[in-house]
This record gives sequence, C-alpha cells and structure tokens, in this order.
Amino acid sequence: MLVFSFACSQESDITAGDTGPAAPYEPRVFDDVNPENVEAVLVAAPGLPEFPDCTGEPRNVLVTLQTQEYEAEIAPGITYTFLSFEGAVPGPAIVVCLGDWVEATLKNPSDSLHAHNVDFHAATGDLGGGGVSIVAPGEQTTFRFQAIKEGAFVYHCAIPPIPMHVTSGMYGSIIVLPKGGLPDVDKQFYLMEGDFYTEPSKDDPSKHVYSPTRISNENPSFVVTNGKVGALTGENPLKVNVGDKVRFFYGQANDESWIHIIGGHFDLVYGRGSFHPDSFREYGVETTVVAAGSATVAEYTFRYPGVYLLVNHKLIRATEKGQAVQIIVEGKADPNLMTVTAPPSPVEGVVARPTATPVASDSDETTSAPVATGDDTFVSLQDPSGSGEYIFDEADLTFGVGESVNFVLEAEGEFHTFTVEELGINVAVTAGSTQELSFTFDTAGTYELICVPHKALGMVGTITVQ
Ligand SMILES: [Cu+2]
Repeated sequence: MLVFSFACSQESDITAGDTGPAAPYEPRVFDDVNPENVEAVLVAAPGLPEFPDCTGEPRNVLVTLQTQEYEAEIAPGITYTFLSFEGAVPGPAIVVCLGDWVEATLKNPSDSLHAHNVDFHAATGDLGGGGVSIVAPGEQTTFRFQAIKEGAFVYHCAIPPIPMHVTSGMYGSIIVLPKGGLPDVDKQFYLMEGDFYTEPSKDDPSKHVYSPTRISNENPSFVVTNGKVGALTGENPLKVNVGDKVRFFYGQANDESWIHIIGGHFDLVYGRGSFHPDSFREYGVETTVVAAGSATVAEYTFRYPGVYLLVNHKLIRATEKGQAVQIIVEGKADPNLMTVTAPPSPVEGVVARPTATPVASDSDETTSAPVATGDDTFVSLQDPSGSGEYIFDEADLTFGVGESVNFVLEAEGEFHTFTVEELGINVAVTAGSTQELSFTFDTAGTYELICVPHKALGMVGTITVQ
C-alpha cells in the first residue's frame, strides 16, 4: 500500500518545473549586522511619514508608543472614551523596510484605567509581541523584532477583553516596505476603519460608553474611518488633483471591509496588502476586500474631477454608521469620460404621480383633512454634484402649531429623502426633480429631519413646531 501510494504521488507530480514562490526573507543576526539606530517618524493619520528607499543594510527602528485613554467626539454631539496608541485613532503608521528590526517601547501612563500591550502582525513569535509587552498603568517595556515579511500589517492591543480594547480604538498599521521600496506615487493616505460598540451612559446620553450587549450582538453603533463620524467628510475631505496617482493604505483591526471608490476603480491592489513578489495582485477592480485584522494597499489614478466617496460597500456602514470618506478631485473634466447628453426633464408621454396627500391633523371626525393654506416652503436637497456638501437648505425650519405648510422639495444631482420619522413624513426626491408635500403640524416639539441615504454624511436638520 505504501509502495502504491508512493508511485501515485510520483505520477501526480505535474508541477515539475514550477519552482514555487520566491524564498521567504531569511532572518539576519542582529550582532552581525550591528544595525544603525533610527527613530521612527510618527505622523497623524491620514498622513504618512516620508518612506525610506530601503536599499541599504537593515536598520534598528526605534518606536515609542504611549497608550492613552481619552474622551473625544465620535459623532456630532456624542463623545466616547477611546483607548488608543498615541492619543489618536488609528495609532500612527510605523514604516520600516524588510529586514529592519523594530525596537518598540510601550508606555502606559499611571492615570490609565487598563493594562495594555501591542501585537504587531508584522512580528514573529510571542503573540506578535503581545506576550512580552503587557504594561500595567505606570509601566513601560521594550522589545525588539525583525520584520521578515513585506507588506502592510495591523497592530493592536490584545489585552482581555480583547474586543473592547480593539474596538475602542487601540489599533494602527505597520508598513514593511520591500527591498528597494515601492514605486513613487503622487499622494498616499493612511486610513483605518473601525467598528465601535457604544451606548448612551445612564447619566448623560451625549456621553457614550462601551456596550457589551452591542458587542455580543455584533451590532456596531458606529463604523468610522479614522476615528469618528465625519473625520474625512464635510470640512475634512482628502484632496487630490486630476492625474494624481494615489495610494491608499486601508486597515481593519476587527471586522472585514469591502472598499470601493464611487466613481472609480482600483488600478492596482496588492492582494491582502502583501508586497511579496509572488503574492497576487488585482488590476482594475471595482471593490476589494480588507480581511478582518489586516491592511490592504490599493492605488488609483483619478482621471475626472468631482467628489468621490471611498466606501465600505456594505453600504449601511458607509451611509448609516459613518464610514464614508470623501475625496475631492480638482482639475479639468474630460467629456470623453463622462458627459450629460440630456439633463433631467419631465418624462415624455407619462402622467406624473399625484403629490403626497395631506395628513389628517387629529382624530376629530368632524374636521376634514386640512388643506395647505400657508405659503410654499422651498427646501433644496443639495449634494456634491451641486454645492459640494450634503445639506438641506434650509436645514432648521420653524412652524406654528396648527400651521399648514406646502413643502416644495427640490433635489440636486442625487436621490435624496425628506424624512421626519416621528411625524411619519418620508418623501423620496429623485435627482433633479421636485416633489411637493402638504403637511399640518399639530403637536409642538422638535423633530429630527434626515435624508436617509446621507444622514451619516451630515444631511440632517430639525423641524421645530411651537
Ligand atoms: Cu489595551
């Protein structure tokens, strides 16, 4: 039997001549190399330090990471107590060369409530450093590892309960460049998506705290890129020019992400963020996956101006939970790539649907449904293809109790909604069209106005009835 199976395995050896992938980097001996000490340059996301050329002998890169627990805004009007490296989410990107040693010092200030450590996915052994870097409040420790795999990696805290530390912000990326570095690009950005599991605290609903219930239900309250809702939208978009070749480093410490540029494609993706010469590459893909606990590296040359969105195409996370990233691209439009050949106009030969019917003001049977008698109230539903930001104009409306209002709702270049859930108002307005709605306000109060697809991008307002 043994002889037979041996014969079979020889016959099935059809890969003869395939030498397999290039050999992995062989670790060097620290004392033989006697590497030069180099301080890592740490830059706040979405920035990255200047990349080394990685042509010389391996170096010993000194990195100090201080843990910090701090309260900050996670969404407009809501704060959360983040756990972090270096007081930022994500922690700074650490950029080294294949073969470099990384000598990491982890400091945990005495005012911390928790012990912390760091697990570098670029490291080999001892839980990526997690086993040798546990520091109680008031302690620090230093360890050294050799970076023997090239690619973009995640680092994170791994102190139980690990999901609490990771999903509260204790993550960052370590980028191990290949020998000779990466080809030049015009701009590079460092992004990390994070899912946050929070609930309002008992004393103050604007202060959110960690929610074990949401964790066990895997139901994040926020999914954001670079630490908070709106970190990279509105006032803070990424900015590039037409013709720029842009490289994105996109990490995810806890969950998967399926990233997509609305209006573009990735020209090149280093599969799973690996720079190994025999790792797979993707070319011209619409969406690529960032596996949970990994970083990916994707490049795109922007060819047409306008506002782009880099989204997790599990779109609820982008539009409802805060993840979307805006990219403003400036430059000249090429009509060969995109042009309007017939702007929106009424559909020919089709009778328009009636506008929304008035809603009864109360249960008084003797009163017929009220008819709008007040003036028209115009609300413009604006978007990037028009004004550059997602807004209601006006966003804050005030009416009197009993007032009947005829809303004239006009959407710019995209589909929007005029939604007031508490009042049962939900009017869809397609791009470039106008809808009318008559409504009588009969109960005093302040009601939230939202555009359902663009709420997370700040398209919100209020209707006050007094
Ligand atoms: Cu921690």
